[in-house]
Amino acid sequence: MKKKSTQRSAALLALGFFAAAPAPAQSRHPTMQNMPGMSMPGQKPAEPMAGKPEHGRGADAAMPGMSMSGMGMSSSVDLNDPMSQEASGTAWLPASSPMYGKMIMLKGNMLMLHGAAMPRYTDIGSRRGDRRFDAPNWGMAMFSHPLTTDSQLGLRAMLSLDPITEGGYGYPLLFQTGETWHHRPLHDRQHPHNFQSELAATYSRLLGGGRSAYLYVADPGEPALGPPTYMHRLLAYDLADAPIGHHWQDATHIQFGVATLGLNFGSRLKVEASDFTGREPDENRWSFQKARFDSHSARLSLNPDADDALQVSYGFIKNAEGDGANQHRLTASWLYNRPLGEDSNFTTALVWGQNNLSTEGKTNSYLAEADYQRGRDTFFTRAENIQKSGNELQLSEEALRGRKFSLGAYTAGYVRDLTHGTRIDTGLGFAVTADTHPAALNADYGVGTPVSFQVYLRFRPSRMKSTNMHAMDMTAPKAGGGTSAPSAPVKITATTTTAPKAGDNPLTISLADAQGKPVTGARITTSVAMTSMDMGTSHPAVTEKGGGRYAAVVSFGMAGPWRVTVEVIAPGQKPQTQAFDFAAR
Ligand SMILES: [Cu+2]
Repeated sequence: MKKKSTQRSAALLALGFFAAAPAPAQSRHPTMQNMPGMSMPGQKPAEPMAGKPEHGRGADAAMPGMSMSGMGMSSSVDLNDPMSQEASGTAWLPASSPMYGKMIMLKGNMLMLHGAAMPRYTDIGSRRGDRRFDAPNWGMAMFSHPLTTDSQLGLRAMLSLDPITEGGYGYPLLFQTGETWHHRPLHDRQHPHNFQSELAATYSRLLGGGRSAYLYVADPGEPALGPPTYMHRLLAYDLADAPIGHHWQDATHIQFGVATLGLNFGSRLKVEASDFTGREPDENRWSFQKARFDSHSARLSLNPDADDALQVSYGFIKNAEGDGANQHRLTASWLYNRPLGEDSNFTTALVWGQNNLSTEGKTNSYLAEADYQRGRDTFFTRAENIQKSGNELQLSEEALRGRKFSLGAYTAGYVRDLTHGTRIDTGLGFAVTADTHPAALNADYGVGTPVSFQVYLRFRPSRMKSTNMHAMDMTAPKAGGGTSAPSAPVKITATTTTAPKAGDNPLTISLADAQGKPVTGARITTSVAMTSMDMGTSHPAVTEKGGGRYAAVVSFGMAGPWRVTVEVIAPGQKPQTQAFDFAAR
């Protein structure tokens, strides 16, 4: 059939797009390295990492005082936050969350790429079900540009080819509701997400005392309402399905016109308020809609330590579905993440969301999900309970439209990575879902408990790794100068300016023999690499200046810890290698 082949080629297209996107040519050193016990100022000059011990605890037990994933790398939303805390909109993940992505440095600016694509076969076992091949997918780019030492501009784009791979009707998902197709409310389908799911800009500024403030503007984007949206929680890398409580908890992530103001207290506590357009996206998944700024929300977020992220939020959403009904939404959530070593992680989320509609009153939704990854194996589960009205479900019996029903969705699954840690994690996954409903819905959903399943491939960028560095000369690194190994036949010294900066810095290498006399005519090669993460390695040329002095220009791509390795072949001597560490600000 024509339709099927269109879907298939679209899925392939999506795969190609997302497989290609996160793989730039920077993978010569595929590991990030951490430095135990070293205090390392990152992009936050006002607040060295060592001042935030909590953020390191969960990240790596061998590394107190430092966040592995966030070390020196700031969230594009708020330069006060570690990047690992960043999710969708301005929501917080636990700081210890692993990051799957690829980072590119562009002259002190940072570009981070994320994405996932899950081509699959999904089969919903109910008379209101369906079966099909599809490929939910998304890609995200986060860019941050330091403006001054205490302010930053962040840009973010989230794109999805769902409008192609899912079509306007979306994918089958029992009990799912929200948004329309052919101007009729969808039921038992998950609507496709928009091609442009988030286009946002953020200005953030450190205020001193660990505080910061930011302004987030987006079209479309996500107001401060709800937990991080499901596709930005870890489970989304293993399960493509949206929660059936999506429109009770975290569906306001593609609002056409959002402005959020936030005040952040040490990346532990923040208060936010948003003004946004309440109307959900219409059926044209490629277009921009009119910004109305007719709705508002407020959120209080608390990350008491690296492993926990809690929030409570309230929103008034005007005419969300375009039917004139306004709603009040209350949500609370607790996300927990626990790194279990180098290549293992456990994470959970508990979410409550309540809608209070002008037409039908209050309904509640509850979600619990967990994801346990160890090496190539990932086990996951999601359990949901939700009240939906007969009207929401578009039940065929008119008499049932005004009633509310308690529905359940229970999913368990497993993903085995066929490729793992090699740029792209290709997983083969399987998930089973059981959906429970009261007997009153038998006419529409059949007798008993429908069971659904899906088999899929999952493509995502590999996790940004960390390994503990067994470095000898890390004990007394100083900004502006390195130390030399005393036993070396030629004494090597390498210095930059007293305060090396992100960007180009002059490097002076001095060579002296055992008697302290300058060594001339040496051949010197250099390599420059960041020690906290993979930023590639450069080899700046060295020119001799006379008097035992040699000069080079080293480029530190961003603030943080850098290592310059100098190899010297002095006339008549064996090659000598020595490393010098610098903290760029
Ligand atoms: Cu959504």
